[in-house]
Amino acid sequence: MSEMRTDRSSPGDSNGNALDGSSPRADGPVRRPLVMAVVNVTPDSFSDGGRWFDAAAAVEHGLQLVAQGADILDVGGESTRPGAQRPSADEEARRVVPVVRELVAAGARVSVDTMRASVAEAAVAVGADIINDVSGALADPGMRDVAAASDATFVAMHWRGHSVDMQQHTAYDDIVTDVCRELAESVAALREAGVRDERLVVDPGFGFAKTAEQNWELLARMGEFDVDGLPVLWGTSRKSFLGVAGRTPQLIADGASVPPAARDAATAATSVLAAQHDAWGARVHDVPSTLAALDVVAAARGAVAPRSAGERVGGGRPR
Ligand code: PMM
Repeated sequence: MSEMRTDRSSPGDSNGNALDGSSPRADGPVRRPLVMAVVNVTPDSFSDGGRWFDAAAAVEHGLQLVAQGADILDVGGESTRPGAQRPSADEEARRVVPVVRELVAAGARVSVDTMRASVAEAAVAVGADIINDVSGALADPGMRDVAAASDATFVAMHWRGHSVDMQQHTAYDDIVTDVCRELAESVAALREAGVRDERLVVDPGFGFAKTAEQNWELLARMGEFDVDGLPVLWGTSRKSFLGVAGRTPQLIADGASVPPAARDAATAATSVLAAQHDAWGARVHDVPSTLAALDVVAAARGAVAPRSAGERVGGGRPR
């Protein structure tokens, strides 16, 4: 059994700290979660489907996200929206690897969003230093060995099956307990294969094999979410359950949801929660809104940095 980690905000690896988010305060930096920005090189992603399918457009989009303040670019070539069909491994590599190579060459920190060992290996070979596997290494038996053989940070997400039928696997006794237990099993298998804790990040998998009600409950109870104290990535961005937040009177009258591209304010609200729970990172489509949300939490924390005993801001009554 490996030791419990106490610092949940950093994976503690040689990569994780150079680009970590921080904001100034009187007696040192207040850490904020990393902003992992989504670069989907897919024709069919649910929230930005097809917009960056061309490699050159994806690279340009990635560089724009870095200019906006993204700490990490998460490059993926397989859509995981509910019901999605999988591309072949060759097709996925063809989409992803050139984009990873170019973004790394341009100086970006790049994560590869893949469930396939061959794609992860090829992406790491051209400079990706995070493997983000939404299956937690359950989908491809070769993934754990690729993870162990590389120096990459490994994000293990909670997963119960491929997108084509994942919404048929939403039976839980208790959403938080079950997600943590199942993720702990994935983590145990990764450790067994030789992946060290310093390289592990866990993710509860918002929207994956979960109903809207379960996603809201998970969000509400993230204070209980814990897998051996490992750092946590939040991936709520533009997900369907957020479609009830910020509806206009017309949408309410129509019984309709806020469309995905208009869910960034709701996403930023979840990023505030992520920061309050000392998340390692937030995976988002829109960088400025989440960066502002994370900075607000960090700046507010910085403003109440510990003072000497008895000292009060402005004197008078405690407030
Ligand atoms: N969600 C999606 C894809 N990859 N990776 C992690 N670690 N966590 C997530 O929640 C997650 C992910 C699906 O969203 P997209 O189609 O907008 O990329």
